[in-house]
Amino acid sequence: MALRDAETGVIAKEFSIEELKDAARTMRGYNLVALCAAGSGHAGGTLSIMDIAAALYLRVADHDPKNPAWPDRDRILWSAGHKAPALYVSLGMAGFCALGDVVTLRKLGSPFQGHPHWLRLPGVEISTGSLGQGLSIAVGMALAARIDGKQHKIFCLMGDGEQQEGQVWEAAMEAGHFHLDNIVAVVDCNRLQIDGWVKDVMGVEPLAAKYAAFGWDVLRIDGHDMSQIVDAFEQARQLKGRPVVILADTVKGKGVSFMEGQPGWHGKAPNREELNTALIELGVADRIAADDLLERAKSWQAAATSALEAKMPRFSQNYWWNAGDTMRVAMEPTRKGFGKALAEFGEDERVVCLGLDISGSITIADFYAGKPERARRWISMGIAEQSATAAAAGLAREGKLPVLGSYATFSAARNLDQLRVSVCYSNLNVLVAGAHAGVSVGPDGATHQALEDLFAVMGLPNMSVVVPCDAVETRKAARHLLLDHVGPKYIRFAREATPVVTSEATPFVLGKANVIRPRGRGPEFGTPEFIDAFETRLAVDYRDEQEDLTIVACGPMVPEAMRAAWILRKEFGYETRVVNVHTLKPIDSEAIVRAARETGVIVTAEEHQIGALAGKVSLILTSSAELYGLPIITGAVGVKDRFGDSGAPWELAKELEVSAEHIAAKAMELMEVKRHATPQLATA
Ligand SMILES: Cc1ncc(C[n+]2csc(CCOP(=O)(O)OP(=O)(O)O)c2C)c(N)n1
Repeated sequence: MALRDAETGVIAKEFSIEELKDAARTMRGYNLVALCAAGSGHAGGTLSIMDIAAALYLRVADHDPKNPAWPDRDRILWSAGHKAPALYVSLGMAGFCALGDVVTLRKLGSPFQGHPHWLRLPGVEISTGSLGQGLSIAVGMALAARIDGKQHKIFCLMGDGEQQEGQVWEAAMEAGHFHLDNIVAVVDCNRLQIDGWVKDVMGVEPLAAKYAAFGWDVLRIDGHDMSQIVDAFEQARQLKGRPVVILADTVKGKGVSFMEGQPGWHGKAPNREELNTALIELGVADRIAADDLLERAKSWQAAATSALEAKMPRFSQNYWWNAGDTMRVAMEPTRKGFGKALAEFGEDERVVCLGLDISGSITIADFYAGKPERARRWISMGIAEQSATAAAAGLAREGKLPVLGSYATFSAARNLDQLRVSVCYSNLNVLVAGAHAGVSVGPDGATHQALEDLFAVMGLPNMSVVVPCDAVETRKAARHLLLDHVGPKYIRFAREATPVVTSEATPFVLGKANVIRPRGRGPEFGTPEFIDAFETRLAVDYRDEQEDLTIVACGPMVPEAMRAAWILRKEFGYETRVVNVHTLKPIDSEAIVRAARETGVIVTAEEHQIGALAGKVSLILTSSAELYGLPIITGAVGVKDRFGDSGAPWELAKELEVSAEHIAAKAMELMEVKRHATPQLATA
């Protein structure tokens, strides 16, 4: 079995063990160049799997790079989707694509997405990124092969932390039950995950006994010994009647001294200097033209940037945040506000925080950082969002105040049924954090960009939903939800730094919107900060100023709405009422109805698929008796029924049309309608 020409059966190349070892070195080198060019990505786990990947793609798997869809090919599934760069360099080395092209990794429009997307790159079998799903896909493919009488194998690569996902064990049970001997699973046992050592985060061993109990044949090998790797795969091909799992003991960061066994290198890319050292250590500095490759990445980026800019709505000047001396604003990630609230208000003995192996970056770890007395109220659940959600329900039922969080798509979508039945139907006091929401996880790509989570949580009876606009509001909202609000509650916040547009003095009342208005002062008058040009009040205290239009926004779209209001005033002389509906459920209907009646034009702005906010606002507008017969003009800004892409967060705000410029353009469209509409509207 090997790389072959599918038509003639001629073997393209037979890799010896020595050649495989050498190829793995080259692949490690290209992998790190690509990560360096991307400025993000997963160094540790791509290096630990690389010897296995080299053996699999270059010698073990039966496939044809010139004919990636050959029906009889072996399938290789990367259930551990974050190891995508290792997949890409494997495809490059095998000839499915040009190895050098991999340096466009994680850049806007690149086929080398942050997590694999089979629709973008031939040779990728399936799209992954949400851990724990690959083995189930393998079961489906294995069953299809059986139905069709096909002989090919399905290889499935997983991490050891990934074994914490319950779905892995459902699939393991199915493969055992159906005697799927066409499945060969590999677990990259590097013993580390994000929050630390697997044994400390949530022990998974003894994996051999567990798989054996599910009816699998188990092989345990040194995952960096090329002979053992090749032997194990050959043996796996011969074994009949049961699925096979290869447990490969590996070292995270293998091959680069300062990355080996270091948890910090899980999701980190080397800088230029570190790359140089790494290439020298790997012995490939002379064979990889790193400078040229990095230049190539830059050219891709330049082309992507100009294509993107060409699509942007145009105004007479650049109004982007911190452009020039005007538009100055402080930036802080909203997630920091969440961490601060947990650190400050977590002393309440009822508060219990649950870790889902992403604790540092979503800031839930701030709950216990430097506070050993809270250690017993910190519970690491591993990568197991579904079970943890139901466990939180159990804690809440016993009087605790549980808090859990992950990427919003994993803490509000993957676990939706647990949220629905265990938490919401039982009306329990669980605080769920939807972190890294919207486009702000940028280069990770579509799998990690929660653009649908609000549909899920807003549809749940009893659930309260808050989407704060900046780090300061996030802290206030988290405090309120944690200690004062009783019942299921969801708080959604972003990863990247976003403008701070509220202060300690800004009102925050759950369920009550704020109105934000640009005042006479502003950047062009030398006001030090952009936000000094605005005034914020509780909507209920606000008196009509006969503005031309209203923008209703939540989350990081509030600063964008403020910027749009500024653009609309400066460029067109329009006055805008910005309504910050930080609480989407229960939403402040009164503020929205008043804004519609008083301005006649409503633009909604959400960093989400259009509809979570727009749908709610539309329903209010169409079902409020006060507005019957009034010609209200509405428009929606948000993501237009598409998945995201890899790219920098600010690029994605442009690409997915959720920037202030897009809000302003939509507002202008509506103002044109208003200008030509009935006299009643034109004077509204
Ligand atoms: C369902 C899901 N939850 C959380 C994540 C975020 N995440 C990405 S990698 C990772 C750790 C994976 O650990 P492991 O399987 O041991 O992989 P390795 O250490 O080899 O990189 C986590 C939690 C995810 N991608 N999918």
